[in-house]
Amino acid sequence: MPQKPIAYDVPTPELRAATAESIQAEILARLIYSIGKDPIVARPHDWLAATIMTVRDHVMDRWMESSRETWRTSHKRVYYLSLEFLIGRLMRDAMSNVGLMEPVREALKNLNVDLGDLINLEPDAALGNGGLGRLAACFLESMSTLKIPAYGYGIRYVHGLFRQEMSEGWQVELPEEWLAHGNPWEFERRESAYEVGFGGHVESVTDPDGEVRQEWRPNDHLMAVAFDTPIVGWRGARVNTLRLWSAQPIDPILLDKFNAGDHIGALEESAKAEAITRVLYPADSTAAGQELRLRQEFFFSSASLQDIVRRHLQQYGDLGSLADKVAVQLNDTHPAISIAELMRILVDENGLKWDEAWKLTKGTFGYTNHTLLPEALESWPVFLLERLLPRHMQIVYQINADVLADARDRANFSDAQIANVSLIDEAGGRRVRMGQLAFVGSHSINGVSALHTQLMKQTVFSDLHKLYPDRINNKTNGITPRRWLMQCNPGLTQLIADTIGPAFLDDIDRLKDLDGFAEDAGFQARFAQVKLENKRKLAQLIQDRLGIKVSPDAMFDVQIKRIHEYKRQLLNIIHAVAMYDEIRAHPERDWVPRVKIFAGKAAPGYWNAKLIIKLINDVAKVINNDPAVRGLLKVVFLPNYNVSLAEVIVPAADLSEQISTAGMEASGTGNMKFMANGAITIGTMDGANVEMHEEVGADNIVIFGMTAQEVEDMRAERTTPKQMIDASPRLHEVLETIATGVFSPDDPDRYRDLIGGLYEHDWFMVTRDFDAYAKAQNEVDAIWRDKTQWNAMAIRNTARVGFFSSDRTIGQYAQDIWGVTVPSR
Ligand code: T68
Repeated sequence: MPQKPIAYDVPTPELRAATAESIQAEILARLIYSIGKDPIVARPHDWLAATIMTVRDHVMDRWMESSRETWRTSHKRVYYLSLEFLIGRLMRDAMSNVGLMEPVREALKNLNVDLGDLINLEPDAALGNGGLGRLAACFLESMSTLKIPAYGYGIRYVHGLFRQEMSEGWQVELPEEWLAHGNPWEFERRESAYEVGFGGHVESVTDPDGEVRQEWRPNDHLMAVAFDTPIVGWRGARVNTLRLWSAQPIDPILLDKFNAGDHIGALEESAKAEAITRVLYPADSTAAGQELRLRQEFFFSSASLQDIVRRHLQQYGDLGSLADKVAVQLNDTHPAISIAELMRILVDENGLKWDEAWKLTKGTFGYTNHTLLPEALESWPVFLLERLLPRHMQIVYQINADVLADARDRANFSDAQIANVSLIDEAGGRRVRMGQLAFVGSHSINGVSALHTQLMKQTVFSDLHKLYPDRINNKTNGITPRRWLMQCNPGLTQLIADTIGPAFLDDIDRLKDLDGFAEDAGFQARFAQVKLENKRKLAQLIQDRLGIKVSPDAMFDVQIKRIHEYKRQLLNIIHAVAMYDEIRAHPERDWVPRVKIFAGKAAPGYWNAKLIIKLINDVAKVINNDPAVRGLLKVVFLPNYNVSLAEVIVPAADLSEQISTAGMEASGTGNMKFMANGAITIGTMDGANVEMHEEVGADNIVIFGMTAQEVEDMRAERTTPKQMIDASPRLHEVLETIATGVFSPDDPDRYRDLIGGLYEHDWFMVTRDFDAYAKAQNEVDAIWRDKTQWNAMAIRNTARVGFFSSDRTIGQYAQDIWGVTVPSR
């Protein structure tokens, strides 16, 4: 029966009024009564916790009202299932979105505490690897801003993405401890706990009415316990919930064992359960492959679906309306097992007929693909699924039978095409392809940029696309302008508001009004001044962390992102070496001073990526200490890249490096953050760069290199790049310098294989794009010399970034995929 909880008809609460005095009293009360600390002895972490709790108190009313309203209006709910949420720090975001920054700053000042210090003390929640996880975080904020009733579902990892330290230029991974001081943002919901099973067997059960049902009898059980975090939209429009699951044992201790003297064995269950949510897998571009990963995927999928179905039944009483009232978005294939789990819940547990359940399932799910890299496409050995999830394996087979029947019915479908659409990969050990499962179980499959979506249709899903041609659609990524402009760049935000008025804060497309100021000398000067201030702050950070002095007057040339061969940090550092050689050869020329700034983590098992980090550091050491370059060129690698560091670097960048091999970066979102903050992009025609080029105009971006088509053709030719390298004396020389150990005298062979790979196959087209890249960099120098032109271009980047707001992206998901009306703002 639908049981409606208590009276909804309370008026929408206003955001609680706040003055510096009232906030000061609230912080003190929290410190004393919630933290239990005397202000006289309170430590910085105590002040931080008290401040977070105070801010949190100001969103509680809205949080509760938001969910009451969804019940009251029977609005459809959106569930965003993601194994990663790279949310970063939350306090500044929440304060800024509910307008509490200034009263809190003032209140803390009166208490002799610096708000900036507290902001920097908050741990950076890194429950994600990179773009995919950060996108999920931007989407949550936009869904709240657009007043869409939404939940994020994920895992509460005890250890987020590893902390990166440098040891003689090599990456070293250390455990990350974001929960070490507790987490005042989260609410543990012991009442929202679900049992999740693994293993066991399936039994056929005959009901009293003669119906035969399958029943899964797992032999391993554990509990999923919910932890909720409020996600505040702009101006507190709405507060949604991020619900993260923690795994706990059903029996915390096996007393029988304990009493028999087996004190360690008594805790075995507990350790086994907790292992599931202990660490985030740190690989961002290879499928994880291990059993623990599959357990993580099923654990959070099952808990989330049980929660979703429970909530739906509580409100509507029957499952027939599921697809009308529930939209579930799968963030890549990591939660794809949800499709089989929902089928199991509908058919086995709720007695729905297969066909109806399948219709509801397809109506409910949408799937977002984030990569075409073959090594990142998930598949699980059939034997593993059979052992861990025997019922789900049966369901997968049954789904597959229908898909194969569709494929066979289709005229002109060859055997090869039928094999392509099959959920089971029969080649080289039978495996379940999660992409195929996600595709067939969803009504919408989307790519994350126009180019990526088009390539998806032509490559991974070409045959599924032929079979189900109306499912693939594009939703170009976006970023939230609150965090990535207003909060991280208050100077620029103020300047824009002073120039065109504050309307852009609520409607980002109004930034277009800045276009008219692009050539205005006065505005250009103020715009450049803001950039300079941001660069001074970054220069200070570089000095503090690395002891390297960089001039804020030099061009800050920035590449920050995961380290991967396709992202081509190698191309960038090779160019740095080429510049170095030229400066030394022609010291008399009028060089544009540059600081090349890198940051990013490498997957712990990805040798070449780690070697590239070492190379950057080796090159940095030589260049930064060579008096011959007179500071005209500096190379900086900032360790432990994370959201908070990006928030300092992005506003200080002049040049944004988006130089992936065309066809390989699904979208990129860093590119959009730099654009918003008035950096000029040097980039390939890849991912969302293509659309940036369109939006900002060819004159305001520097594009170079091969197109995706050219890359494909070149790869098909299978020629070796050696001839080409030999024909480019400059490149040849640089590669030789690196390969022969000029930057690694302690180990001259260190880079021999890395560079050797470029001569042999150069899969990522580093050498083939080098000349074009170097030429484009010369163009960048020329623009830099003409400050008026540079500033005009930079301003136009900010002015034209509106399309890349995640509000636009989410609006499109809502309308095209979720069938959700976006309430007026
Ligand atoms: C990124 N993918 C894309 N993957 O590379 C990027 N993968 O172009 C795009 O902008 C972004 O997604 C958002 O759409 C990832 O970040 C992962 O992090 C990942 C994690 C685990 C396994 C595989």
